[in-house]
Amino acid sequence: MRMNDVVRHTATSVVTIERYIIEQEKMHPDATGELSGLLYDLALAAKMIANKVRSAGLADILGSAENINVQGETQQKLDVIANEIIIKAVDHGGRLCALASEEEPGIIQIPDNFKCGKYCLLFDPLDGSSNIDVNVPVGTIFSVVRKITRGSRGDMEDMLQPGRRQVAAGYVIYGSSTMLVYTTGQGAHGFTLDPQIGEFLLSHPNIVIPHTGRYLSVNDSYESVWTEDVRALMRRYRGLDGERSAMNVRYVGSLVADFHRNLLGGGIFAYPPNTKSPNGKLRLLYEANPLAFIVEQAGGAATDGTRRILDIEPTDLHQRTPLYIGSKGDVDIASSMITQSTAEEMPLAVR
Ligand code: FBP
Repeated sequence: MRMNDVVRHTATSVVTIERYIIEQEKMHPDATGELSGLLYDLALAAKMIANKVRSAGLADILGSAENINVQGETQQKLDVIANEIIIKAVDHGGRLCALASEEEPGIIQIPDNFKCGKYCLLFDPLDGSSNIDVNVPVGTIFSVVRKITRGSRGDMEDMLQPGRRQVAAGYVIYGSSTMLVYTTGQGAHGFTLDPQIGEFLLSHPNIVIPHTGRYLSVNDSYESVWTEDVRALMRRYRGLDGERSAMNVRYVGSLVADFHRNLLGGGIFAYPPNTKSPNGKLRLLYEANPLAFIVEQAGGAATDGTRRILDIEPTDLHQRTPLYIGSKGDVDIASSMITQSTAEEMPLAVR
C-alpha cells in the first residue's frame, strides 16, 4: 500500500507534514512518537529559518560573522542563527541524547535541565551558506540515528555510526519555495511550505528519481587537480568519449539545490577528490549520509567511487568524503570507472 493512496488534499482538508508523519508512524506498531515529535520540531525550525532567509536582505543578517568554524570556513551570520534555531527547537523535547553540527567542533550535549531521549541528531544548519548574500538557494540537512551506548547522555560512539543505521534523514531547500524532503525508510516524501497558512503541505509523495538523468552537477574548475580516472568519468558524462550522449551541466554551488534538482529531474551530483582535497569537500555524517539515505529511498544511489556511502564506517565527526550521488544508472558509471576513492592513491593527470 503506497502512502499517497492513503491521504489526499481537498479544498477543505490539507495533508500537513504532521498528519503525514502520524500516518507513517502507524506503520511502526512499536513506535513511541519520539521520532515523530523530533521531525515536527525540525519542521518548526525550518519555518523559522525560512523566515530569516526570506528577509535576510532587509535585516542586518547578511554577511560573515567574522568567525572561522571547525571546517576552517568563515561563518556567515545566518549559519550561526540557523544553528541556534535548530538547537533551541530540539534540545528540550526529551527525544535527543546529543547533537552534532557542521558549525560546532564537538558533540552538543542536552542541557542538564532537560530530559535525554533515545536519538542523536547530526545536521548542517545552512548548506551552501556562501551563496546567501547573492540570493542563491541554500538548505538545511539532517540525519537521525538511535543511541547505541548505555547511560542517558550521547557520546562519540553514538554519533559515528554508518549511514545504513539512520532512522530518519531530510533536507530543507530555501528556494523559490521552501520544501522539506524526508525519509524514515518508507520512501522519500516532499512537502512545500504554504506561506499563507504557515504549514508544510504534502506536494511530492513517494519521490522516484529517474534511473538515468539529464543533469551533471560538478564544479569542473578543479579539472586540473583531478586524477585521470575522474577526468575520464567527466568526459563520459559529457559524451566526449562517444559512449553516451552529453548530459546538461547545471551547478549552483549549493549541495541541497543541486541534489534537489537531480532528485526530481534525474542526473548526478559529483564532488570528486582532488589533490587539494584528497577526500573531497563534503562531510560524511551530515551531508553525504542523509542525502544518500533519501536518494536510495527514491531508487537512486550514492558512492564515494568505490564504496556505498551508507556503508562507510565513520571515524571522525567532521570527516569528508568524495561523493557521486543521484540516478542509479549514472552513479553506476562512476562506480565502474573510479578505481580508488581518494586522490592520495592516484597518479596526477596534470599538475
Ligand atoms: P557548506 O556551505 O555547508 O559548507 O557546504 C559546502 C558547499 O557549499 C556545498 O553546498 C556545495 O556543493 C559545495 O560546498 C561547493 O563547493 P565548491 O565551491 O568547491 O564547488
